[in-house]
Amino acid sequence: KPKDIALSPIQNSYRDKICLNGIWNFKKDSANQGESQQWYNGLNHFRQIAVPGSWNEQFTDMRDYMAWGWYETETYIPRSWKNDKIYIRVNDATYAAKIWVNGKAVGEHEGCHVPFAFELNNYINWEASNRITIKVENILKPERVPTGEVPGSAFGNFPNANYDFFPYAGLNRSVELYSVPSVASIHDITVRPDFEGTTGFMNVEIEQKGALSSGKIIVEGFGKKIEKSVSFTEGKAKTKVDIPDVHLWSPETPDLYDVTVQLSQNGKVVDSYTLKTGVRTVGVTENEILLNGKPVFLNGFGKHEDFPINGRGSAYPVMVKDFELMKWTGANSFRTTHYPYDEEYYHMADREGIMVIGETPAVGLYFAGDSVQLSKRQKTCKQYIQEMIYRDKNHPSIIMWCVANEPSDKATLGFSVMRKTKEEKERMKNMFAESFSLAKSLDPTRLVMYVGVMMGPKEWFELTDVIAINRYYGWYTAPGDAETGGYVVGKEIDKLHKQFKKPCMITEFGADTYPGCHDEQAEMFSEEYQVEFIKAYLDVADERPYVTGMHVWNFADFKTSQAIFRFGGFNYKGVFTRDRKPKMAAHYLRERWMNSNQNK
Ligand code: BDP
Repeated sequence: KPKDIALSPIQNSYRDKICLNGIWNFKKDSANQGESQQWYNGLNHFRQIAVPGSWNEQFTDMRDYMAWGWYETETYIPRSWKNDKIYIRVNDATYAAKIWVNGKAVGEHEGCHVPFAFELNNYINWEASNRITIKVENILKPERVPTGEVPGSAFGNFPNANYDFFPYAGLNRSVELYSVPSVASIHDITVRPDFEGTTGFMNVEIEQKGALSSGKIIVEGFGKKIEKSVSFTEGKAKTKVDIPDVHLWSPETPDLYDVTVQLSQNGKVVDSYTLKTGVRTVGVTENEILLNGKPVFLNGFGKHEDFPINGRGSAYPVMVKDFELMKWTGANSFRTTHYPYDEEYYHMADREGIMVIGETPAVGLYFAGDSVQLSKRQKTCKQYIQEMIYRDKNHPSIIMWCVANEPSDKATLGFSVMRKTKEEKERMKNMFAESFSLAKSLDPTRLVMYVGVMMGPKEWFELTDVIAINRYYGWYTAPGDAETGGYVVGKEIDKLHKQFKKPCMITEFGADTYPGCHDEQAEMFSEEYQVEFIKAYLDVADERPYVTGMHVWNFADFKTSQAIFRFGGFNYKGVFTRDRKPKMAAHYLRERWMNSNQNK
């Protein structure tokens, strides 16, 4: 189980936090000599860096730098925290990080876009300032997830990632210190919602650090306050809260309840944690995805956390604008391609009524590499599933977990396919099945899916709740011929549905479009062609009752590694430009989605 990341830091009468965002000291360590030279005792000859933010965008000499970088800041710890347990939480260090406090090593973590936390009590100076040092590297490797430097990869990217989005490195999200009561503290809360008729249920599981025996749950909202006592055995408690006349969460009514958990000792509250969540159910039939028992259609996008100069760094004005623009187009959903996003995205989605497919960083998984690399990767994929579900499980906006984007049992994408034996193929399917059963066992309340690549193995769809495919007929194949593209995707999806009898989604389809490029007869890269392409695919969906969602690739143009098919270092499939100006396609989607019956 991942450590200490289930509940994000909050402030109330029992808990406090300090955000360490700002300008830090930074030093490049290309030769990886910082540890032997004890840089954790203080950096010298450093530069300044903004946290959060990717280092690749902030300096004139570090765009493609993926090796070691040292971050350093200082902070005092408030005296009021003296009796508390104190933690550091790093919300994203891409890719691997090691932390020192006052020159002493406190912990290490591998993996990007998921938080990690360590207890700091033994390392703190109370009367002086505290030096916090974080060493980060993002060296691309075949055994890492996402993968890079894959031998024989057809991508030919520089930097050589096995995916197209730029492998932005560094502290991309906030770094926080926080305090929790030391006698006992709430460690994890899992709320599993359900309803019957007009009564809602919350099945609540609580874990504490400590050995207190009693606590309370308070569910509050829409003029009601429901309180229930709970008792703990071995630090755990479980109960079911009934909510009469429940307000269900849905895109039309994103209604949220405050769920407060309290721990008490001799009748006195010791710790309290409040989260906002909603009551809704998710289900599936042969043809439909069901939200609260009713079919929903997902209109929306695949996205990226990507913006000029911020790189992959959290950029809240951009996030707010993106929600505005998604709603402006009439979208009701998005997939967190290709990694879990900053937690604020999910809070926004909960409040705005946007449905989310939460995806792990498992992208670029071609089954190249030796068996040691493959097992290491597999372990990481499972770690991500745990970390993501552990962090995000209480968001009603998340309706599905996506365990991987475009995995394939081939050695590389499309070209130079290495032949695999039957046994090898079986082994890959089994590895993949493990991810599904892990996600299902951690969260039986949501759907679990993966996203299938063109020419990828079909038999893996046996594992998924929803058939989701990324298709680019009319772009990478049949270039310039959107009509044929639509025809081919229609045929393929008919076959898939007939064979697996599951609802289908096209989770990516799109055409690179250079903003301002026009043609009276639609041609590739023109704004007209992007509209024609999107129209052809949306028509395919409209004609088929079992198609339950269409996510355009991409919401906005984004930075890529350099490659011959990434002009200027960008993927231009956005319907908005990178600075969020609409292309013709954005207007087209708005016209189409605003008028569509989303629950067709
Ligand atoms: C798909 C990937 C996505 C790419 C897209 C493209 O899932 O990340 O950006 O293709 O080529 O294979 O535009």
